[in-house]
Amino acid sequence: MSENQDRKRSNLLVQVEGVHVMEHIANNYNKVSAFCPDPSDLLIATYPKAGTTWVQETVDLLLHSGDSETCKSAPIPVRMPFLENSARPGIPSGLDLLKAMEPPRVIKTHLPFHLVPKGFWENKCKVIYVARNAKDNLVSYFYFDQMNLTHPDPGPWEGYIQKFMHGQLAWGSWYDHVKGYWEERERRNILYLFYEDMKENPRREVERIMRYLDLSFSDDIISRIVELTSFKSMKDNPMANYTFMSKTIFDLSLYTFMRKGEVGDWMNHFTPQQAEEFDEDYEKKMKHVNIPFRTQL
Ligand code: PPS
Repeated sequence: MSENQDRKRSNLLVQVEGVHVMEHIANNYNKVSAFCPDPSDLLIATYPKAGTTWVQETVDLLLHSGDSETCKSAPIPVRMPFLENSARPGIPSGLDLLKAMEPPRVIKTHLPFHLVPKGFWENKCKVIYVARNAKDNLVSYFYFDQMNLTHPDPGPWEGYIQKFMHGQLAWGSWYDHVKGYWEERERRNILYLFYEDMKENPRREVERIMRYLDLSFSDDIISRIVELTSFKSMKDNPMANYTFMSKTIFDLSLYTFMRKGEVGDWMNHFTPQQAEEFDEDYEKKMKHVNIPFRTQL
């Protein structure tokens, strides 16, 4: 299944407090951990491939009253720094970008709850978390790891499922990630969203985010934001679709960043036996929490 199984990538994952991350993230982590946000800053947190970019674009449009021109002023990682990322060709590190920006800032992270800099909680920052059902999240990550040349080679599909189940992908265990924020969502006033809800009723979810941000807009503006954040609009938006990334990072000749954007694509990938084993393991790992994930609509 993996077209680039033979390609050798030397990049390995290392652990920070038991969480697998890219080496450059681990090397940068002490500085990240000491980052002190402003109380007006907003954090968008996700496990990779859960719908981060979709929520980022939605938030940016909400903060700019649906003004698409302003939101097309720069690539999304420049508008909303990726907290723990170090400098990439053409994009400064998250911390350097943040230093140069005045609050209120919108900040992206894939860090699990316990690795988020404490300042976000001490300063009572707003946090939006987006979660996507495990099987679709895994499929999306599998394609992403093929085209993201800075990540370890994903290897064949079967082995990739095992890595996901054992938390051996960048940013660690999906299970711990979604549970970590879920368990803290009320105490920390985290807005916990689901990718599947956004697909089912994008307008309802845009309005939910709008209310969380203490904003209020006319029906027309909300409709415009829903339209501008549709899969098709974002796929065609060069400031949101990651075509701006250097070819040394994303090999878009393999797969595009805005790949499919669907719920239930896992059914095109898991064999019945793989799904059965995955579900059995899932039940064990998720039995103490009741997070209402949906694997199809
Ligand atoms: S990343 O690299 O972690 O920031 O990626 P992330 O943005 O979290 O996830 C990318 C997946 O989200 C899909 N996506 C969307 N789906 C529906 N509608 C919209 N507007 C949208 N924007 C992004 C994107 O296609 C990736 O999912 P897959 O399943 O791979 O297509």
